[in-house]
Amino acid sequence: LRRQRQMCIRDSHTPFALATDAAKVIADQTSISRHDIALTLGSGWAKAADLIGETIAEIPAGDVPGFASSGVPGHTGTIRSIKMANGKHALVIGARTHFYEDKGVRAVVHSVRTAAACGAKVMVLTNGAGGIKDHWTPGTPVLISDHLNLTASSPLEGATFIDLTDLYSSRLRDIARTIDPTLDEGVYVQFRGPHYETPAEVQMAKTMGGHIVGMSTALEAIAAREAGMEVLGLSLITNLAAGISPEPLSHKEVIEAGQMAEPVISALLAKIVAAL
Ligand code: 8IG
Repeated sequence: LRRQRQMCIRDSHTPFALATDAAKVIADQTSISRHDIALTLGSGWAKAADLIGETIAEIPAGDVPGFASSGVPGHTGTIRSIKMANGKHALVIGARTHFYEDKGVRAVVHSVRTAAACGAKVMVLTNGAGGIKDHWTPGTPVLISDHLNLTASSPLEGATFIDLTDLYSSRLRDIARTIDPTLDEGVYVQFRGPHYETPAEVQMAKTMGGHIVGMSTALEAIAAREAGMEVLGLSLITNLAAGISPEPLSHKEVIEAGQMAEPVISALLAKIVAAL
């Protein structure tokens, strides 16, 4: 049975086999056989890649099996191998497939599975998001402490029962707070998007215990945990969620808030990553 299961896992039709193929290409093209830590840089966080360490190699995402180059402004489309000052190797994934692109949940979590296949033990997931706590002004970075998955989907296939207690590792959050003790935290709510929420939906999320609204991360975090990685989640609050502020949301303003905050939060992330 064990043998059968192994064969099944290695079958070329499974998402894990595709991730293994992707990891081989990354190992080949970077000449780094094992990466220690992986980061997905969402909107507002891209500049961190330049601050984490020395870039060894940069691969267009489209050259790696299972990845497609992203069309969303504010999302770059490369995979970078970075050597950090402490000797660790970081894999920076600048290409994210969103659930709302309708490419299927396998495509959404392929980057995380590839990171695991590259050897990463820690997965850092970052995003730009809306804030429900009204003291979070645009440009505030916050730690993700837990999530509400409102996508009605899961990256897990079949009867795969994975414990999600402490999904957003309290150990890693503690390390992040040693770098910035003022870092606040909250529960991330993943909506399908791509529309932003109605004010009523934001109130629903708030009533359910949510503090941050976004369109990524939760499904990726589940896949990371399935793959045995420890997860650190960080949101850049680029806007107050709909109805929390009287102002309507605009994608342009969201991007601008991200650009304003980028140098500060990127430096913060680089320091956190060095301490993980
Ligand atoms: I940036 O207010 C960003 N992404 N769902 N809601 C959702 N996603 C977002 C938001 C927001 N802001």
